[in-house]
Amino acid sequence: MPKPQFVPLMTYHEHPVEEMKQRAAAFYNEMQRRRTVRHFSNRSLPREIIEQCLRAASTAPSGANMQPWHFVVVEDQTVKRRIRLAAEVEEREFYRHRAPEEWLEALAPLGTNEHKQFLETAPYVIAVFVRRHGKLPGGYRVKYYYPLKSVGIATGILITAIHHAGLVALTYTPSRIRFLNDILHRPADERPFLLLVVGYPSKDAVVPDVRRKVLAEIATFV
Ligand code: IYR
Repeated sequence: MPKPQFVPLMTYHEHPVEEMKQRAAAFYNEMQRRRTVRHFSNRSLPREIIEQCLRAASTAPSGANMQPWHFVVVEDQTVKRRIRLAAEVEEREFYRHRAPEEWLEALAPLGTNEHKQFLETAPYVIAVFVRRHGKLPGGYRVKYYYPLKSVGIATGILITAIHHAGLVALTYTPSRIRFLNDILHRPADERPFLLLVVGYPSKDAVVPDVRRKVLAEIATFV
């Protein structure tokens, strides 16, 4: 059994309360500008920006610090096309047959459909995978704990980092997602979580006119 090893907490900086208020408000202001965007420009951007955003995502807390995520960054046009075609097969089935009327009604305000052009237009498509097992330094196989929660948190940080960098993203969950393992050559015990489509918005990008719940609707103080 490995012994716990501790080092002093060197990275924490306390801010005066007034400054904290200002920082919290400024961060909210920055975040409330974020919109999920479906219309992308094909403008390229340096890979380094994506790498830094992924480093930010990798700071997420995770069950037993197992860091059960894997990110496949797709830049290759042929691979993007393969993903688009496979996704559209699933979405056609979803929109035409599989989706219950109620689900289609919930999606109506977003104007989504079976066409996923953005998968080819945007310069980056990041496939997020959840790993179920890993190897310890000794080489033996271990189970990962709370993998979905961990990867969900890391994805949230990734979305935040992308927005903070000045780009837009679409959180895209194909109706069935298993095809990503084949196209991206990921092992069977790794589960696709979602796709993040990343780039600049197109000049004529529009977003649905939807509102966010206010604090009183989403939080209770007891
Ligand atoms: N995966 C489909 C349907 C869809 C489902 C939800 I929940 C959304 O928030 C948006 C779309 C699609 O992406 O078109």
